[in-house]
Amino acid sequence: MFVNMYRGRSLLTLIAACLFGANSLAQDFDDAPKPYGVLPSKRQLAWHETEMYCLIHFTPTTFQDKEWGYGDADPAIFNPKKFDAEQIVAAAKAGGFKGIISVAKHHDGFALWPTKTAAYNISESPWKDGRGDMVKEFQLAAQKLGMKFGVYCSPWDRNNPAYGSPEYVTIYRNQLKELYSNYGELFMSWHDGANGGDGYYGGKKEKRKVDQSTYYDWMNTWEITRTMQPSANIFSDIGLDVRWVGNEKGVAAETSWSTITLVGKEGKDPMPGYMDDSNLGTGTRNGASWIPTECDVPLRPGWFYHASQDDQVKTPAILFDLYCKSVGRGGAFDLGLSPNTDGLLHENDVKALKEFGSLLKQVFDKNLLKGARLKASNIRNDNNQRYGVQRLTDEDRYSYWATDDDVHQAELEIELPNQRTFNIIRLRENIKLGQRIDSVLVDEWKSGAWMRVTRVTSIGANRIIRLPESITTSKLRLRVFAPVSIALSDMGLFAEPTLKKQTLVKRKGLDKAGWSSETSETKKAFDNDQQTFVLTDQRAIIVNLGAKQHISAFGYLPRQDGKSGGTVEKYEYYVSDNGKDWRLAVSGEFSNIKANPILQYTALVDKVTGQYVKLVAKQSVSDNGKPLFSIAELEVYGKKSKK
Ligand code: FUL
Repeated sequence: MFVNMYRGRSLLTLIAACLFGANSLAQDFDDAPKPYGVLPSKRQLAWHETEMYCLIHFTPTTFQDKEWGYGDADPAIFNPKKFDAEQIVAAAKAGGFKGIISVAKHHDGFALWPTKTAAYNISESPWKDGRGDMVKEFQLAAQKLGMKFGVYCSPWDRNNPAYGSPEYVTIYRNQLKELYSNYGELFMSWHDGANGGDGYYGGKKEKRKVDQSTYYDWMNTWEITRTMQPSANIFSDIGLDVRWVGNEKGVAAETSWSTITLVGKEGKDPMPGYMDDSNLGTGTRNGASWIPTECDVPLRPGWFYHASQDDQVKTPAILFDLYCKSVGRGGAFDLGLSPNTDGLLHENDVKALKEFGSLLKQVFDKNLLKGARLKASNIRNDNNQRYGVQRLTDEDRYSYWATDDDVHQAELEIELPNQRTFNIIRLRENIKLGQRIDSVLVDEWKSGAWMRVTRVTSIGANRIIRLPESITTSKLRLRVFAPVSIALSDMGLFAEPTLKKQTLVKRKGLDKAGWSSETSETKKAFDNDQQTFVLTDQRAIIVNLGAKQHISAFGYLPRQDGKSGGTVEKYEYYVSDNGKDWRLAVSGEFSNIKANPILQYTALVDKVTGQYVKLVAKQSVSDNGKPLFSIAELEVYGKKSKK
């Protein structure tokens, strides 16, 4: 696959491509359809079958109540007295997840294993008297519970004094080597694209920028992965095996191809954090490489535990929706779990996972296609039953119904034994033969005629068609279109139960009815409409709250239109009684806001009082010298002053 991706590129990349080349998959039988386009490797097939896993964030950052540690936390704060890897992994398993990835080192640089490469690691903490190894505990728990295991080692390291120099890249590679040597067979090696910026860097407290296109020399770094952990799927913005979906909402695009032609920047090869990310969600039809999407999203709003988000745990219904929009769109569902400072998952998280797992079982354990008569307009090689329609309902994910080489459109008629009610149709292609199908039309038999139910594209490894309303019918028809013969391997009909309505409690900010500002444009920051937003060349916005308020917290909701220009990354909140004399209330960083643009809740240690609020953007996304600021909603929390 890699060879295709870099066709026409430099010799060096070609050499790298050969080193990383996928195993070619032999066709099953001589008369089987020829594979179409680029194909998944064996390791990618195993990943497709895994479908869902969890990513566990737990470092001193948890104890600081932050999303990105600065790299300056004292290891002494890391002492989760009740830490229980099994409690966490078991909760993931109850949710139907098949593996876990341990964040062995996040951006704060604190290694959860006793690495020899850097002093800032778990041996410096009081946990288990400095003799613990948390990565090991996660690995053993996973092994015990029959779950796959992977690691995430952040390339950006806000603690390491050498960060930014070539020496650090060697350190990073040695960290990977340790992780690849001592924790069994890994199913994933996870590498994120957040790179460079402010940090502690051994006490230097400065901004270090790296050239993301060259600094990590990824192709040679990943050669270590290939050599030491050949089964590990490499995840990053660009793969090599699994690509980021381009958001942290856990959803792929409605049409999402497992193939993609990656595009670099400024004529350079694409690299994590350095590429055109506009097609990550959709992929590219007939793209140059097989690099399917991983849809990552935390169970709570943030990746790390915050007590203030205990009531913001995603409900089973939300998780089910995300499953349909990730796994159901040919990708994987990677759900973030965040142990609390005790080292345990909060009971709300455990409950949500358990209920979600039961819901998945309830829906997918009962295929309503059972007992149906299937009739195809064409079956390959004179009705050779090797390719017959019975293959669609057997347990084998890769046995398939196929058409003749010159039959690129075919019809499948399904006669159910009686009227059946369902809202989910699941289709799968035999992806060992590539992503072949362009689209499928679904019709139901209603009042003596075929009526269109829906049309879908990008079938691939797994396509869940979730209808807005259930349908009740005894006959269904699929019309399948492809540029080559069809190789459909699986079909299922499922019914979702009606769930009790559960909505997430929204923290209530102050009523904005009496708020005002000097320019009408700024009003969009407090119009209670999350879709409208202010985009300005000013560095700050000022809002008059209409009356004096006791303020306990602020909320900043960044623009929600999928773009991030002007999103505030470093902030200062001020208050004032008269709109002229300002007092600083709080300042800091909205960590990870570009990838995960959720409401940023900033609680104040000491309450403040004032009638005017000013939010200043000290740094914002795409800060190219030009002050730029955007905001969808400002929230102020607290009580109205009695005086
Ligand atoms: C991102 C990081 O910046 C976040 O903190 C988190 O770890 C997420 C899974 O990946 O790139």
